Amino acid sequence: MDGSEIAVAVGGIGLIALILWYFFGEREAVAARAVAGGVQEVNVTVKGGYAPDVIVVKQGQPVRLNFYRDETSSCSEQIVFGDFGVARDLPAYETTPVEFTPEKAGEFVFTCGMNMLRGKLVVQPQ
Ligand SMILES: [Cu+2]
Repeated sequence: MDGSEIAVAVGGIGLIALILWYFFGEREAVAARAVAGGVQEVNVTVKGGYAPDVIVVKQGQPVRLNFYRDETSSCSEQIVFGDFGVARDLPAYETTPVEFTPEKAGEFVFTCGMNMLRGKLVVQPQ
């Protein structure tokens, strides 16, 4: 192989990795599980992003998202659900429950206080 063939091979491997990452990312979607009282609960780890970063819930039922912030990076010190008028501080190495009821269906982005880290709340219609 000469230099250009190696470059093509490396580029191809990079592309495959990107595609795998994309589909792996899609599989990060997690559906809320219902707990007592009809609350839909999901545990989310905050560390340079949100895991899971796609959360699926049902419309019209209360949601409790337990954010565990596993870092001290100032970027993630706040969580904002702009569409729901919810903003909370997330103390490092603690779990902070965020509760609200999604009254409308659709896809809603949630972010850190600086709008850098992003996740998506998917509210399915009843
Ligand atoms: Cu940030």
